[in-house]
Amino acid sequence: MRPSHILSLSAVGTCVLAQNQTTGKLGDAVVVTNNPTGKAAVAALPDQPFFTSGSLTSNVKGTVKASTGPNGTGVDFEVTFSNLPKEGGPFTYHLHVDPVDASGNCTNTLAHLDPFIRGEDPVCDSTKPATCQVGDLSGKYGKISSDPFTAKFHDDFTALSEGPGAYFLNRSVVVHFANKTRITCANFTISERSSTPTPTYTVVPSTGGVSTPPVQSVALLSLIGMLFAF
Ligand SMILES: *[C@@H]1O[C@H](CO)[C@@H](O)[C@H](O)[C@H]1NC(C)=O
Ligand SMILES: *[C@@H]1O[C@H](CO)[C@@H](O)[C@H](O)[C@H]1NC(C)=O
Ligand SMILES: *[C@@H]1O[C@H](CO)[C@@H](O)[C@H](O)[C@H]1NC(C)=O
Ligand SMILES: *[C@@H]1O[C@H](CO)[C@@H](O)[C@H](O)[C@H]1NC(C)=O
Ligand SMILES: *[C@@H]1O[C@H](CO)[C@@H](O)[C@H](O)[C@H]1NC(C)=O
Ligand SMILES: *[C@@H]1O[C@H](CO)[C@@H](O)[C@H](O)[C@H]1NC(C)=O
Ligand SMILES: [Cu+2]
Repeated sequence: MRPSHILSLSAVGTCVLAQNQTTGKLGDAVVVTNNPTGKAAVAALPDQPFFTSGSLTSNVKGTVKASTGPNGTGVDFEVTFSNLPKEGGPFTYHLHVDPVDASGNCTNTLAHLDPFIRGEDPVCDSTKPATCQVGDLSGKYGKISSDPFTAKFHDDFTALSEGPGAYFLNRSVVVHFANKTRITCANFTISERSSTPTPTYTVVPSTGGVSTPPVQSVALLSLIGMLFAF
């Protein structure tokens, strides 16, 4: 190899090294395409904060709602927060690895959900969400910058069916001060199961043809019931 080639190669190498590692050790987060249709869950912040600061009376109020995205791809999130501390913002929130223990200790939720092993630094580039920690919701979709605060966003990289590391319904959400101190945290509760077409005798009509057979069955059953009553 001629000296000029070696020179140009080392120049390229230096250039790459100067850039920060902006993806996980296992690469970019993978888009989740098999979330169960109709599945939904909610994490509701508890009445008492984990960390009590001067201006915080009771606790931050808030919920993080998650439901399967269009065609089973990713998750649609809807978040709402209010009664935030007057100081110490903008606040951040993330999906953390472990659930909240029975005592409500947010420290024991461990670190952000990060199945691709990216780490927290450098901070998430929100224009490239696949390169961020999967659990870094405020990094990808915005910090809590008002009180009350609401946001709706779609995340491609989170899972609502058990198996992949990006599954988070067995984990938690944690709200932080800007200095990372954990204010409060909550477990997820599954609010709607996936709508697999197993017939159930529900009287509440949902959308379209799926609900028709059960409703008819209920009508038939009550008709039989009436016949017996007479
Ligand atoms: C819906 O998802 C399936 C499975 O991931 C995929 O094969 C199909 O192309 C998707 N359909 C649309 C309309 O995006
Ligand atoms: C973080 O910020 C909060 C609110 O300003 C403050 O109460 C707390 O002491 C800070 N924690 C650290 C470790 O600096
Ligand atoms: C959160 O969920 C875990 C696992 O199911 C459970 O052990 C824990 O008690 C729950 N924490 C709270 C605060 O409800
Ligand atoms: C929460 O757990 C951590 C780590 O286990 C412990 O050091 C800390 O004292 C606990 N905090 C409270 C308020 O119990
Ligand atoms: C790399 O990240 C560090 C810490 O996050 C930051 O201070 C530095 O400016 C970044 N460098 C480049 C080239 O982006
Ligand atoms: C949560 O579920 C995922 C996927 O099923 C699993 O890999 C992980 O170990 C579970 N974590 C906890 C804290 O239960
Ligand atoms: Cu966090």
